[in-house]
Amino acid sequence: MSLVEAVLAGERLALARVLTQVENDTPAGRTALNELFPYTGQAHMIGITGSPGTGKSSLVNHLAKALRMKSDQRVAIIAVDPSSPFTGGALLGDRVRMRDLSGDTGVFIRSMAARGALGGLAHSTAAAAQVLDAAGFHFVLIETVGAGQSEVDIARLAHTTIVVEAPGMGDDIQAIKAGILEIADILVINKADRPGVDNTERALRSMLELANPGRKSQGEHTWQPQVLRTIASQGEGMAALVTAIDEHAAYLRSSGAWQSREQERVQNNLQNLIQATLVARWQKQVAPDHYQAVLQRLYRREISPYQAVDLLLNLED
Ligand SMILES: Nc1nc2c(ncn2[C@@H]2O[C@H](COP(=O)(O)OP(=O)(O)OP(=O)(O)O)[C@@H](O)[C@H]2O)c(=O)[nH]1
Ligand SMILES: [Mg+2]
Repeated sequence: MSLVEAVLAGERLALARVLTQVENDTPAGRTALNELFPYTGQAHMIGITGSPGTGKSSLVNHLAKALRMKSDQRVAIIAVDPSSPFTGGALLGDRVRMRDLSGDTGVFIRSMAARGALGGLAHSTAAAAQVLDAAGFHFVLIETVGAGQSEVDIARLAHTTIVVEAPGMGDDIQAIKAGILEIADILVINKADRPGVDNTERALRSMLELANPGRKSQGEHTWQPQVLRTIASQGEGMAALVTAIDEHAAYLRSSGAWQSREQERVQNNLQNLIQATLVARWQKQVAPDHYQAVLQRLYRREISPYQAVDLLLNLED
């Protein structure tokens, strides 16, 4: 049996191996992705994002359990650590927190660290998600720390984006995060056992209103982001969250948004690959001396950036 066949047959060791190949963007990894691609497009990708420490991992842990309990569907978890290439404390912590799931063969957990591979972290996360999709996991949960561009990239990857907030942050901090709210399909206020949860919910609801003006009046095929409270450390609120996820999936399918998001994702992936491939090809072709010479002329304002691009891409001088 080939490695890819073993992945399709649900062998965990083969899956782990292929994920490593794919993450490292090796030729074997690319071949595996090519062979697995026809089997993708089945999974419900769910992004979970939010500020550090809001309880995303705890939530993912209990959400996976709730999804497993509700149906017999298999669940994969990708925990993305954007800050460090080392498997340090945060990842260890995640493993400990997620250990309740480790006895369940219907659950597969993978930690990913930021890498300098072609297309960066978003690319390798997308590739890993594809492998898990092909391997037959019905739900792929992707946890990322909200740190700017990464949550937007995850939203592009996911069918459903869950933004996790917690009480006790200043309103000014939340105002900065209005951008995050725009990508939220489901907004979870975790740590609902903490004081200030009513204020947080009020603030978030009014910000949602600001972030999505007029969403209410767009007719039946409009998704109104749901706001839910959870206590993830105790697994409270998971039933409602599972229901919201089901409802969002049903909305995506009935509105045609499932397909359009899918196509957007495939196209986006293609665009990223083209960009990365062209840049890599160009870097191979350009002589370092020539590049440095153009750069020096640019520093001296002898040429403009546009002229520098012309010189570098046409390889003129
Ligand atoms: N009081 C309370 N604490 C919680 C709740 N959920 C999580 N915690 C605690 O909050 C801390 C952070 O939880 P994590 O699940 O690691 O949060 P995270 O968002 O994944 O953290 P990073 O991945 O480091 O950004 C842990 O000590 C949890 O036990 C909750 O609902 N209530
Ligand atoms: Mg975490």
